[in-house]
Amino acid sequence: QEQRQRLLAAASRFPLPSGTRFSYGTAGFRADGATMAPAVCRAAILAALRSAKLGGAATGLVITASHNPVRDNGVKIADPDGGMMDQRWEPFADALANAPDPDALLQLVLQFAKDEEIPLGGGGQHMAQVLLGRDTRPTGEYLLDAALQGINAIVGARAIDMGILTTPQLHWMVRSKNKGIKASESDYFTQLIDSFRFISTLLPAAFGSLEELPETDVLEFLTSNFIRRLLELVPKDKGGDELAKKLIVDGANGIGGVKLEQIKTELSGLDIVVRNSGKEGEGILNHMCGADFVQKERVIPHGFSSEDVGVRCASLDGDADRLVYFCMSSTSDNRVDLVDGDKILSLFALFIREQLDIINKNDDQANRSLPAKLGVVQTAYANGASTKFLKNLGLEVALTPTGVKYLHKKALEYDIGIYFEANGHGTVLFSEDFISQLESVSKKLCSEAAVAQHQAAMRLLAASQLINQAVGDALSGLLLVEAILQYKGWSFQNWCELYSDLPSRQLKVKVEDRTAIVTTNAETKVSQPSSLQELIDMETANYTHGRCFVRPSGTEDVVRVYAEASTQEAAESLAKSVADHVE
Ligand code: 16G
Ligand code: ZN
Repeated sequence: QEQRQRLLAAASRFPLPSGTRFSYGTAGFRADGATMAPAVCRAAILAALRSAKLGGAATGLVITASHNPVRDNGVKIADPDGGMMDQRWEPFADALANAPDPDALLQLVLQFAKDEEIPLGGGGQHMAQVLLGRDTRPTGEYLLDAALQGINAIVGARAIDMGILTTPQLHWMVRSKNKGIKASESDYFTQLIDSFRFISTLLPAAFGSLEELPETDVLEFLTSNFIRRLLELVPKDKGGDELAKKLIVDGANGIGGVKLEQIKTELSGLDIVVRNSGKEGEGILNHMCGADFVQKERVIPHGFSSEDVGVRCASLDGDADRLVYFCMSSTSDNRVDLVDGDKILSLFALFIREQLDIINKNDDQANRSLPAKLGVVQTAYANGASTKFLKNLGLEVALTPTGVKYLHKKALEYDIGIYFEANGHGTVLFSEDFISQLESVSKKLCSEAAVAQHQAAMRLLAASQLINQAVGDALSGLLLVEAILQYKGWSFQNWCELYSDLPSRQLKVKVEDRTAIVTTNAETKVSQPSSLQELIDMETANYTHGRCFVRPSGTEDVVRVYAEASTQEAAESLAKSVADHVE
């Protein structure tokens, strides 16, 4: 009875304006922030139900609209493993968000709880718990209130407000909490800083004598006092090249820059300057800045100038789950040399591959070798040159449709799965089984005094600690990039030159009904209307290195066209002619 009343009360506090329609798309619900309260309240009810269904394991609710304009807002749910909510629940999310009145909502919840065997109405204090996070948007606090009321509408559910966070921080906290590991923000920072310092500053000389190594659990070891002492022996400031140390970070006037400011002084060998940091007067969230802007426009963000020519720069998006790098190469225009998600992926793949090769080098003892299934996952937007580069490294490259949930799922199939979208969202997933193999191999190598191999194993373990295992994370991605560059002694230029991107062009086409276009083969081919693929093939055949695909957007009411060819002009003209066929 109380359960019924609470649901009715919550639903009537945030009535759905007539004519509103929400859809749980690739990134949850999104709309103008001022209209989002009903959807947020209902998503919160769902997050509590999800937790109740899973025996009270914590779920997460993030209030953010990522790289979208500041007036927008959104909400999405994280599952107990820190990943996106199970797709099987998305249709119910839609139904709940669009329930026309309180009574309809109540009936939906009761029916769903029955179908899914979710215990409702009591069952103790910890029947359900939801961690809440939000970005810096002005509507965030108001929507937080709607979320709290949604969670309180489920009897026995507890809301834990984690405050203003990056999206990946909240996903990390949900995952850590359910694993029983320390899950506060300072735990997150400590883990990032320690593993960063480990990879970047662990010089061969630092491990002069392996007898000094304590026999201990390796992961514990990574954050142990021993390592801390060891790191203190390594000069914090390796001196050297000022340009190599300097990194300018465009924080998109969002939460990522704020968090980076908090930890930057602890990052040895790096001199980080944050621009568009979100401080009063510095600019508007995501406006003319941020990872999405830089990746799409390929020009310098607001707040940068010709004085920054030659300096390595990075750009985050508004909730810090996307990362790209760039560098201004000339003073004459505002164009940048872009290092997108594909090249970040390539750097990670190269590094991991190298460490595995070191471990397995001259291996005559089978018990030392570490056979690893290493795979990379991309989407059709990945630049053709990157895919070629990765295949030449001998790696398995898989393609999935656009959207983190698809890439993440595929990456879980490997011992080490690296996924990135060209837009800069991605991470590296290490399977638990592989981590334990790595730990035991590492111990063995340690007792055999195989220094180089042991260190390579430790570097991989440190990488698994550094890079967010729940979701793509710009802060941890940035630190892994910087650690690898320091470890390899590479400049930004060295990294850029891994391969040269094929010229490409993206267009969007407004159409009557974008759902009329249906794609297949990870969005590389159109299956309906069937004549369209023939036209695309015909156009593409006119160009050397030509590649082109179209897909309906999951976040906007448009059809997107992507074309690649050997020159910029050719890529533009291919995109244009295909766009004409779409119209
Ligand atoms: C969302 C997705 C992103 C994808 C983008 C594509 C998540 C968390 N985010 O932002 O991965 O690249 O949508 O947008 O899944 P589009 O469908 O409009 O091209
Ligand atoms: Zn984002």
